[in-house]
Amino acid sequence: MNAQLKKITEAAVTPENVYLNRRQYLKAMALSLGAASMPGAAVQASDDLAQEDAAPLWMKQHLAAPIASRYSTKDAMTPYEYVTGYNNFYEFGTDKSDPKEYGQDFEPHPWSVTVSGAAEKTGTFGLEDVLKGLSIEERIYRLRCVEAWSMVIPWLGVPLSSMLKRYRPLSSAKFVVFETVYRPEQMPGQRAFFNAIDYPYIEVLRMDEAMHPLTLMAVGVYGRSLPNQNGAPLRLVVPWKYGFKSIKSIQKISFVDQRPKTTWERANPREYGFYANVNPNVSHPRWSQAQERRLPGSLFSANRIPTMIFNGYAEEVAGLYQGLDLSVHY
Ligand SMILES: Nc1nc2c(c(=O)[nH]1)N[C@H]1C(S)=C(S)[C@@H](COP(=O)(O)O)O[C@H]1N2
Ligand SMILES: [Mo]
Repeated sequence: MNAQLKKITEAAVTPENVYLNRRQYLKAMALSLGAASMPGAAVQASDDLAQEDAAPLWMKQHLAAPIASRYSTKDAMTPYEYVTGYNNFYEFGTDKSDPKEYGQDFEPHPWSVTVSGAAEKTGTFGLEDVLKGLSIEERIYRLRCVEAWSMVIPWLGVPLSSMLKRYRPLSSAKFVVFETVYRPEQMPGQRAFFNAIDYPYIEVLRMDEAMHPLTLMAVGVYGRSLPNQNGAPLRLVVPWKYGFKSIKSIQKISFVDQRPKTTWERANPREYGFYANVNPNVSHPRWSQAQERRLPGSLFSANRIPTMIFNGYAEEVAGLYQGLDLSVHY
């Protein structure tokens, strides 16, 4: 990261700046060219960002003037081409480049979300309706994958709590279940004969985790709507947990009193726990979690940095887990 880009990035997250607009992103991208390890890809990224946002007009209007969040990190942002070109979205394939390559035929609009279970207001709601009246915030968060790489991503979204409250969950609701769309005709990974995981992809949060102010329902990234590979048109972002909790392309939300097993727990409970809180002291059975590769690295350095407990959000979230043995409840 060169000094000039760092200055821009830091200046951009001060509250005086209402939001990082597209022009600023483009400028940051142009400046990062010198520092990027893949200059060709970075040029491509500027082109991608310069493309017209494919989202419907109502969504572009809704995303147009996000509010800067006090929860944003000052860490340098990961360039757009990594955020949108190095992805985990198994529905489109298991290689990091697959989601961008094979996600382009997916149609995220029109979209609806079905809300069910222990809430006063349940049913199927159009996305515009789901988001109506909710202010969009920009939140620059660290994202730490369980595979020990990480990025810094400028999301656009709404606090999940503000969305969920509209459905008036009952006091019997102890957990929230999220489900990714099942659409094998548009998602080649769902059609594969042998799969690492079962579909539809399912994730679950405890009610207090779901209602925590850091938990975001994202609808955009880098000032525009989410590309398909990042979970269009809406996906969860839980910044203190490993990335697999941040479920993409959510079509169903359900309030329940007992939690079902998550997709990764079903696939391999020893390796992927329900909590999945980022923790440098609890190793994955096959690798240490003490360090991570902050993307982008370069030809000369993998850019390894120490992993922080709760991904650096301990001050906000440690209280949720008081008295819980984190090595048992990983
Ligand atoms: N439906 C679904 N959601 C998913 C995944 C997936 O394979 N399917 N992968 C998860 C993992 S492992 C990570 S690290 C993040 C990656 O998000 P990103 O590609 O936007 O960086 O998405 C998560 N959400
Ligand atoms: Mo991940």
